[in-house]
Amino acid sequence: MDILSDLKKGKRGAIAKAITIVENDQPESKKLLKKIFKETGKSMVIGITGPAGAGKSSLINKTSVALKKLRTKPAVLAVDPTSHVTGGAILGDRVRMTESTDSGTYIRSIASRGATGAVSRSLRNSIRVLEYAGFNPIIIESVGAGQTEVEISNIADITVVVFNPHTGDSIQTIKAGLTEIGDIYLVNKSDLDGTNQLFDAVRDFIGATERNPIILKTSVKKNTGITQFAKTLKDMMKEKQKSKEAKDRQRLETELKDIVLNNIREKMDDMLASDKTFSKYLKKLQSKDIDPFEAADKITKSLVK
Ligand SMILES: Nc1nc2c(ncn2[C@@H]2O[C@H](COP(=O)(O)OP(=O)(O)OP(=O)(O)O)[C@@H](O)[C@H]2O)c(=O)[nH]1
Ligand SMILES: [Mg+2]
Repeated sequence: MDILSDLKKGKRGAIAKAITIVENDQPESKKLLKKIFKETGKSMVIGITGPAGAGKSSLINKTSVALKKLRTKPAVLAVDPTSHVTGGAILGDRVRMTESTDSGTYIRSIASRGATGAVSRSLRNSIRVLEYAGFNPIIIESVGAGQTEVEISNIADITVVVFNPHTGDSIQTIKAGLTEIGDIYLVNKSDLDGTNQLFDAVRDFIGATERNPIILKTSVKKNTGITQFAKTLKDMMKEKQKSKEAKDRQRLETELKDIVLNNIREKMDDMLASDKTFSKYLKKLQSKDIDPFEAADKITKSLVK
């Protein structure tokens, strides 16, 4: 595969191609991962989450330029729940993140495709591609909606939660899930009214916990707080190196279980399609001679001894 040497050099075309391969779960994906796996697992993954419109993309744009100045090589994956419907958000992100692209940051939108497991899988492997291509840190943008933000904190070594005063976020409206996952909380759009109240509320309700997260004010518009945010991230990348190893071991366990269970499910699906016991009990069920639970128990017992 000559894509490998181009990947190693960090060539954009090769990265885009490789991520498309791992995203679509093609048989090629297995081959590719076999080749690159040994050289993955070293980059820090930074998850940036928060409500829609909080300014995540704008922040990432400026922050990756600042991180670059601090001699890191950031890449960005934006998990985008709407892109496969409208394509609009991708375009929006592209516009909002042009500065960082110009500075050499690799940016890619990833459709979330609805199924939570599928997002994790394609994220995990896209991260590996970027690691192989020499990027560190890898920044993941995801809208904090439903389960996604929890998932992000599982994948990320550092989780950043972005709030802003504009949407009227008060601590009462901030979901419980978000108060527990952040290593860093940003009150973005600090050029707007209500910033200080929100900052105080976040500090009082989240900052006082045992985890002791860092809380910062940023404004993309006024270009304030970004350098400090980037420095905080760089320091934290060093600091989290130890806990990353333990977290990685845990993640690999989860991933392995996930893949094995998937394999088994696929195999079983095939088996059921031609299984005599299954069709026998299905008939009985359809004629109401047995209830679904009993039928399922009998079939399961005949399959798994
Ligand atoms: N006043 C002000 N506006 C900002 C700031 N940061 C971002 N915005 C604006 O907020 C809007 C949303 O910004 P995005 O960066 O797209 O926010 P996002 O969180 O990535 O949005 P989604 O990806 O759709 O969830 C844009 O119009 C930005 O220009 C800021 O610091 N101050
Ligand atoms: Mg965005």
